[in-house]
Amino acid sequence: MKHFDVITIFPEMLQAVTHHGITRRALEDGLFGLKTWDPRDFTVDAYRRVDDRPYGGGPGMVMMAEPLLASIEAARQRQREAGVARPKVVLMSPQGERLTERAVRELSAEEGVVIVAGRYEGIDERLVEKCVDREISIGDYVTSGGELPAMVLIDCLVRRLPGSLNDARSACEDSFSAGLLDWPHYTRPEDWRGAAVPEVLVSGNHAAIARWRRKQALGRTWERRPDLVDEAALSKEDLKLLQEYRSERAKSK
Ligand code: 9WO
Repeated sequence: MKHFDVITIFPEMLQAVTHHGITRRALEDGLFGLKTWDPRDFTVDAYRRVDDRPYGGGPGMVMMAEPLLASIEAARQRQREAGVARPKVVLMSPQGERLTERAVRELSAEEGVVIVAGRYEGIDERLVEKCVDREISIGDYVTSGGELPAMVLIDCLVRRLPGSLNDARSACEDSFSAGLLDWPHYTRPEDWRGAAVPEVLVSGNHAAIARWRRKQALGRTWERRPDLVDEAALSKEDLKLLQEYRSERAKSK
């Protein structure tokens, strides 16, 4: 069982993960546990304040360190009681390192993760320095808070859990097509409004189909995300497939 604890002032948002799809099934099957902690429940003042004005002035509010620390401590304590030796604390943040499959794989090795999702203009930096192990960004854009990014991270981690509906494909991605874009997919009908399915896919020739798919994955990655293709690292067979794709492309133009 993998343990996720999320620190958030909007705990209901996390229901998007627990109520739907593969992640819901994995939760029902006991593959992971998810608990939310609301910093408001760890305030001591009558107004249950979790934010205050920024030192130095300027617009907006900053999340105070103390309610966040108390929430994180409670979450860590729960994880230790559940058998997690050293829970990792991850802050979702636009200033963090980019979330990649590599980072997902690394975090998959952890028994438990405490995820901090911030709101307002940001959180007190002293809290980050004191107890955050890793800052992670899901991309170079600003969301209204860390909850959606936290759900993206949880989804990535859950679909890799052994026994999740996706773990077979996930293992496949690691060994076979790591770092490549997917090939195109087709389903019935065979003729859809005059558009046909590539002939090889209805040929029944499984070796030819596997070869075509690999070629499409290589070719599309080269066209759309050249940054992901390190031609030097491709096998001889992959290089040949990519050459074929390119010359077919050149002819069709
Ligand atoms: C707002 C902003 C406005 C103009 C120029 C730069 C800016 N940066 C931010 C900003 O970082 N806002 C944060 C939004 C403040 C804290 C709550 N927010 C947030 C975003 N928490 N976590 C994310 C996030 C985004 C992407 N990946 C991981 C986390």
